[in-house]
Amino acid sequence: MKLFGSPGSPYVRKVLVAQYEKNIACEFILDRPSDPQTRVPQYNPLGKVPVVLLDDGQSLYDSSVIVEYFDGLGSGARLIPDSFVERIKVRQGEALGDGIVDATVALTHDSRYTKDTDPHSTWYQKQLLKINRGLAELESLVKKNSFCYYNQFSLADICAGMALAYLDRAYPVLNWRHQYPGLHTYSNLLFLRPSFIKAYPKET
Ligand SMILES: N[C@@H](CCC(=O)N[C@@H](CS)C(=O)NCC(=O)O)C(=O)O
Repeated sequence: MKLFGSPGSPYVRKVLVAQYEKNIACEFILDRPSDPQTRVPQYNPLGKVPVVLLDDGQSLYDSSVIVEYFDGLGSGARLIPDSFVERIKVRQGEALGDGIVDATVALTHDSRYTKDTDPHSTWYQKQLLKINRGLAELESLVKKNSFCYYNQFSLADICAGMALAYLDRAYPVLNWRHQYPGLHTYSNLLFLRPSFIKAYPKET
């Protein structure tokens, strides 16, 4: 099994954390979709990473599908609970983390191409609001608990951590630790997990 991706991609890191949590053996193949030689569209018609190539030639995308596959295949505690009610909550947490990342990508990456970089523009403020409302919601989830739901590590925490780590890297001026002290405490513990340490190596 092979995972194609670029190490800086938040979605690739989401899948890597799940891979390490579930003790899955999967070879990492460095492939940037922006590279003209990329093989990604052979395996994902959308041309996005992460994509997993299975030994029988089948491919899996996107990150949500890959994490569910790893969760079913690997060992260790479930990342997506079996119970319907709990699963829907955890999936909602996934959507929240992914949504914060999408707004951050729009602000910091896509805006370079659309040239909509004026922080006072309506568009820019709209993305910023999505990030801040998302962080406020996450803060309320972790106020009394170590994890987003049921005081148990799940896919929701992988996505929350992915969003916070991506903000640190792509949009550090937000200084979310100062604005959201509950998330600061939460992330201190989360980022100590071996899976996070491996998926988020110190950047030089
Ligand atoms: N919803 C997708 C998002 C993946 C995604 O946006 N990947 C970006 C890298 S972070 C990408 O491959 N972009 C290249 C492109 O869109 O052409 C997932 O969860 O896997």
